[in-house]
Amino acid sequence: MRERLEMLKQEAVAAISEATRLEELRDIRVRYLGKKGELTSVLRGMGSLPPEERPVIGGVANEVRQVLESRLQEKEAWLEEAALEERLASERIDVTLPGMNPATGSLHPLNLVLEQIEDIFTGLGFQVAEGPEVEVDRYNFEALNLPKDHPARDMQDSFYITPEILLRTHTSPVQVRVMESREGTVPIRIICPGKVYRRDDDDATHSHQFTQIEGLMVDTHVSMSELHGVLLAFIEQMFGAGTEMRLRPSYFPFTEPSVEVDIFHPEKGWVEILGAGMVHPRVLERAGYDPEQVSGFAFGMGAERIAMLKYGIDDIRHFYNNDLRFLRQFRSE
Ligand code: 2NL
Repeated sequence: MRERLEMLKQEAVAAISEATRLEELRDIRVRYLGKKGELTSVLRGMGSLPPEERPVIGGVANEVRQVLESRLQEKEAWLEEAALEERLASERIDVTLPGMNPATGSLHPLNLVLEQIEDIFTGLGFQVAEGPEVEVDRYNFEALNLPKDHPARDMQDSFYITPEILLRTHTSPVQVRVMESREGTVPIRIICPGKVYRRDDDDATHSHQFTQIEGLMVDTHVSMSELHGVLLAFIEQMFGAGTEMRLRPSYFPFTEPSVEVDIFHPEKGWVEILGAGMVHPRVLERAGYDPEQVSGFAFGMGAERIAMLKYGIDDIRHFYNNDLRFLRQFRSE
C-alpha cells in the first residue's frame, strides 16, 4: 500500500509539473484528491490492513495529500502569474505613439457673427429673445402698424400658409411678444436673432431666407441719442474702434422717425448696415405701453450683410451652400 501511495504521488507530481493550463490543474486535483479520487480510493482500502499499520499508512497518505496540495498551489500561482504576464505583454500600449487627431468642425460664419453680436449687446445690458418662425398676421404685421391694405403686406412678398398664418418676414414679432409679456413694465432691452423669410428671387445679395437681428429698448426718456450711442458702441466693437457711422433719414411703418445707418468701410466707402428708429407710438400702444410715459428705439439688421462686410464675402449664397472650402476659412484654430 505504501508503494501504491508512493507511485500515486510520483504520477501526480509529474502530471502537475507538466500541466500548462489552469483547467488541467483542476482536473488533476479532482482526479487525485477528489471525493472519488485515487488517494481516497487507496485510503478506503485501509480497512483491510492490520490495525497497527493503519496509523503509519494514514500518516503517509496525509503526507502525500499535503505534498500534492502544496505542489498544486505553487503551480497554480505560477500559471496565473504567467497568464497575467502574457496579457500584459499582448495588451501593451505604446504611450509614445503620436495621437490620432479627430476631425473637428467649426462654427458657421453666420453663427460666428451672431455670437459676436449677441456678446456685444449682452455686454450693453440686452437680453436675447427668440420666438416662432411661423407667425400669425397679427404679430408679424398688424401689431407693427402694417394694416391689411399696406403695400408691404402684398401676398407676393411673403410665404403664406393660410391667409392668417405666414413665415415671419422679420423678427419684430418676437419683440412684440416680449413687450406684451412684460405688461407695460420697463426697462426692456432685448435683441432677437433668427431666420426670416421673404419671397425674393435669390441672387448674390438677396435670399428668400436670411438671418435677422433686431433690437429693442423701451424705457422712460429713451431718445435718438440713446439709439445713436448704442449703435456706435456696437459698430466700434464689430468693425473696430474709430469706425465712422452716419444716420440718414428713412421710412419704416413701425418707427418714427426712421433712419438708415451707414458705416465708413475702408474699401467700399459709406455702406448701409442697418435700419432703425424710434418705436412708433401706435406700436407701443398696441403692445400695452403708454407712449406718453415711455419711449423706445428699435433697429434691425441682416446677419449675412454684416458678415459679408466684415469678412469680404461677395455672394450671400456662400452661406447656404456648405462648401467646405468656404466654411474652413472661418476656423479659429
Ligand atoms: C432692416 C430694418 C428695422 C425695426 C426693424 C422694430 C421692431 C419693433 C418696433 C419697431 Cl417691435 N421697430 N424693428 C425697426 C427699424 C428697422 O429693420 O433693414 N432690417 C433688415
